[in-house]
Amino acid sequence: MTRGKFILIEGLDRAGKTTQVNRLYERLSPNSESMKFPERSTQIGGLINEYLTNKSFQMPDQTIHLLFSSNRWERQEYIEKTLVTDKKHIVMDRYVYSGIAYSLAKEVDGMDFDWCFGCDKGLIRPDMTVFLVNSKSNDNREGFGKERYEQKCFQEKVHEKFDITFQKLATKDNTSPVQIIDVTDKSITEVEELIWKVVEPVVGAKSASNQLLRF
Ligand code: FDM
Repeated sequence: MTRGKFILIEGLDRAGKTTQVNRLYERLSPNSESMKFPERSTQIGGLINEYLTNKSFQMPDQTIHLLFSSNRWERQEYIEKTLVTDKKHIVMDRYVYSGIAYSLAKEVDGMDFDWCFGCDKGLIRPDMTVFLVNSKSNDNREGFGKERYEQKCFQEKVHEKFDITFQKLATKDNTSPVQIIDVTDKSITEVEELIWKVVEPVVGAKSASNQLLRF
């Protein structure tokens, strides 16, 4: 087998991403790893965690954006090793698209798409991205509102910015497609099957080489 495939699951807060990442990871097991961003266990991740959980911990919007991106850069070697050397698939919970969409939603002067994307240019690109959309309010789920960004009106803005980000980062040859899956009123198993339908052909396809895609 050539390299493993990089599958990314994106979505708004509490769209059921983490559950689905676990389901997909188990389905691909033992030939898979699951990862998430922010990766809070590193030193940079610790700062990000502090920022997200402690609303009085202040940091410029530019700084936290760059920290989220640095957090992805510090895990690139590991991602490459997992895909290319270990030939395992990666199922990822959040990545570049979250990085750009959440920062754009803050609508800070000068932090436009090009600025936000600049620091992520060159990162390993997923082979497929699945975006989970729930058209019903997700603000009544347990724990919602505990962390920064977990407010209904901000989440609506983030959704809008995700759409813009997907359009801007689409590849002409569709080498790294984004599949939008509506999870509204669907059970965990139903969503799992919908995800598998789009992911199975990607993980089943042989790569012509070990070459990775890049943003
Ligand atoms: N988030 C996540 C960002 O703002 N930028 C990023 O680059 C990433 C990866 O962090 F509100 C936001 C999205 C979310 C918060 O994510 C924590 P989890 O998935 O709830 O841990």
